[in-house]
Amino acid sequence: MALPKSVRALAGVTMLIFVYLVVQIFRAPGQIKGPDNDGSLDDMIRDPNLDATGEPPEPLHRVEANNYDPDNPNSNRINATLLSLVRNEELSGILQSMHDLERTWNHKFNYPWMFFNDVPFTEEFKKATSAATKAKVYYHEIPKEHWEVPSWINHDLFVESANILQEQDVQYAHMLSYHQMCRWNSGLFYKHPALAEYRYYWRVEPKVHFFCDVDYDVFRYMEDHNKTYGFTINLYDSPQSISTLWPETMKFIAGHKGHLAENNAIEWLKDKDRRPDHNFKANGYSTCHFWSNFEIADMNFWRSKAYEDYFDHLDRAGGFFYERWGDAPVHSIALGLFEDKSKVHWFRDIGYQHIPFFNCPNSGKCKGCVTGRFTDGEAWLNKEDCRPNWFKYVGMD
Ligand SMILES: Nc1nc2c(ncn2[C@@H]2O[C@H](COP(=O)(O)OP(=O)(O)OP(=O)(O)O)[C@@H](O)[C@H]2O)c(=O)[nH]1
Ligand SMILES: [Mg+2]
Repeated sequence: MALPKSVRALAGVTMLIFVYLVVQIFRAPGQIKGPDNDGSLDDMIRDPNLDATGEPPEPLHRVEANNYDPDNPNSNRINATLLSLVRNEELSGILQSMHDLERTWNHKFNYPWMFFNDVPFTEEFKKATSAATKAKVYYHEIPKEHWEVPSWINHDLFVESANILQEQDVQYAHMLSYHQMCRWNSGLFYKHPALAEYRYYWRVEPKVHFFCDVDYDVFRYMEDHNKTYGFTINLYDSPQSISTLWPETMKFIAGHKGHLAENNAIEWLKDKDRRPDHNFKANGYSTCHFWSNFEIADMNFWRSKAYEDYFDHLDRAGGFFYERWGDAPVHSIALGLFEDKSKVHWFRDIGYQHIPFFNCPNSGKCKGCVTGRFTDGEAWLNKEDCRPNWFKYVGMD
């Protein structure tokens, strides 16, 4: 029996939609998108996360017999620690992050966890976090003089400035503790006496995810390969939150030219090809930065004269409070200016997410993220990806 014409037409359309959807689902998920000068998106380069990703080059230190056992006094661990600034109220979020990092990496290497807080940790927090690892766990309060708002900051001016930032849609403008946190993460955490004997740290925030098994000691990788800083995600910042950070940096440089590294990444910092509007609003800074909720780094760099001088200059200028300078752009600018760019490493093999962005490589060692997907938020968030800039000026090492 022949079907009526309208039913056949409907079946045809349904078939076409079905084929279209199948094609969409099986299409490669990620292209690094970049905005044109007019802000529209175009395909720039293929996302390297789509290419098969293995481990970085040897030498790599691995677990053999009991060399990384938690209680081994002669273990192969170096003076490095996992480090987390966290509030008591974020217990469930930090447990989630701990479970992921322990499962993928630290249950093998047993590096200690160090928790920092501006108020004492509760017994509940200590008990639950200690139970989440077999490694050593330490809890530290931040000295008042490291957390308090510095004496030269004027409270009325802070409130007035926060009003202006808020009008420009800067998040957390009025939240004083957020400004304190950014300042501490920029220039004070590594001065905590508990860290005096430590050189490397891996910063971990609540509610982040780790997706890939990592089978080598990442801290020894940093040491053996002469790396200062490791990142996973590179983003554009909100220019309104840092309008005078670059001009202030230029003032600093004018008086401290000797601090500039010979093989620096200033071109990456100054790029204005990809997002000219950002460069314009940030007065000469691309706003590209390593997303510092993930950092594996060498504190000797923060402890260097160049960085100390730079942080003191910025701190005196007041932008941690009168604007919302974040530790991410501050760290990134310092690295881009004062460090040899070959010493910054993209940990492409460490699958990571802090809402709403991912680093998800193409590797059988990863579970739970979509290869090459940069965000699971709105599509426009793809243009916040600044990795193409880093790859352009520096490379993928
Ligand atoms: N102890 C303590 N930790 C804080 C405070 N403010 C922020 N933190 C921690 O500092 C880190 C960054 O703060 P977040 O609130 O996550 O800031 P963010 O990542 O910019 O913002 P989200 O996108 O909301 O995650 C997290 O590890 C927080 O737990 C504070 O006042 N006290
Ligand atoms: Mg966070």
